[in-house]
Amino acid sequence: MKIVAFAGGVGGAKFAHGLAHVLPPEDLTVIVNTGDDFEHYGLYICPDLDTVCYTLAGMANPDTGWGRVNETWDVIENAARLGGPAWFRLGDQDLGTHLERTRRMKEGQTLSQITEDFCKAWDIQSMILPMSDQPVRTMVETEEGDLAFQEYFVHRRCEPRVRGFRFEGVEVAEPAPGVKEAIQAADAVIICPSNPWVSINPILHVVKSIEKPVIAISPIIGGKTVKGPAAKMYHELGIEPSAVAVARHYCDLITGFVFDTVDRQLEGEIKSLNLRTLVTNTLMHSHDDRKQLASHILSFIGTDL
Ligand code: FO1
Repeated sequence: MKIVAFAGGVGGAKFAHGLAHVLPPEDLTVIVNTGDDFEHYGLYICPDLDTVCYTLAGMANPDTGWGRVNETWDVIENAARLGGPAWFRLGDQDLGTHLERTRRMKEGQTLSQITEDFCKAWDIQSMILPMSDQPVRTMVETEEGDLAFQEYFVHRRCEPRVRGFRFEGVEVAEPAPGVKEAIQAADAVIICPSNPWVSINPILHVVKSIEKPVIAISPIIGGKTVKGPAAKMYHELGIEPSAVAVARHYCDLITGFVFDTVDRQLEGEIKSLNLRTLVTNTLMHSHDDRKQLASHILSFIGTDL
């Protein structure tokens, strides 16, 4: 079964890793949000793309989910001692990725070409594509003014109350080469358990139309998120955070919805949105959890194709 997965950072990467374990590599394409990308210390940084690549390559830091395993921090600590900003922690190994990406971008290579080369170097078998080669920048509209995504997320620790979001550049951004083709060839598209507002919405804005069955996985479990501010964002936007809220968020686009067993009591309400449902364990503590969730979802999709 050919699958396209839409992913943001840590949660999306874990689920994509599960899919990579249960699908032949040629059957999986992961399309990754680049709305979180930014320039820092003059370097071009793609947090979600790197998180997905490091995770699929088995090089991700298991404690944070982002950055590299067995990382050291000499460069950023030395820069900080000289007065440089240290709020965004760039590890020594990770810096190699940003240096080489930036060098290639300055030469005129595209983000998708660079990602393809990096995936080869890291021996990643499945296809990982940035959503676009053109810059899209997520701006968080808050009660304290508009903040660039990493400024809001990392520097301000998601504290300012959210009023809305804007994806600068999205009107002119084209899907990266291979994105439309992968969707056209897919049997189904899976929306990973990533933040609907800031990880998945940018991808949906770029991709625009999907003429395939789409299945989404709720990143909200028991009214909370495992990681990140999705539940806080729903709350501040005046929506009670729940699996139902996520199902409503996507309901014009999806045919199936996957959510956690702790929310089993919400199944009737979700079914009434005209969605097929799969209630299962969606928490991914271990590698086995990732694989198991991926294979449950593939069986769920298979029953409807
Ligand atoms: N997240 C943090 O909370 N603090 C950091 O210092 C940080 C550094 C960082 C460096 C490289 C990278 O690829 C990701 C990094 N992240 C950090 C994670 C990242 O900014 C967010 O998780 C995503 O943008 C949201 O998906």
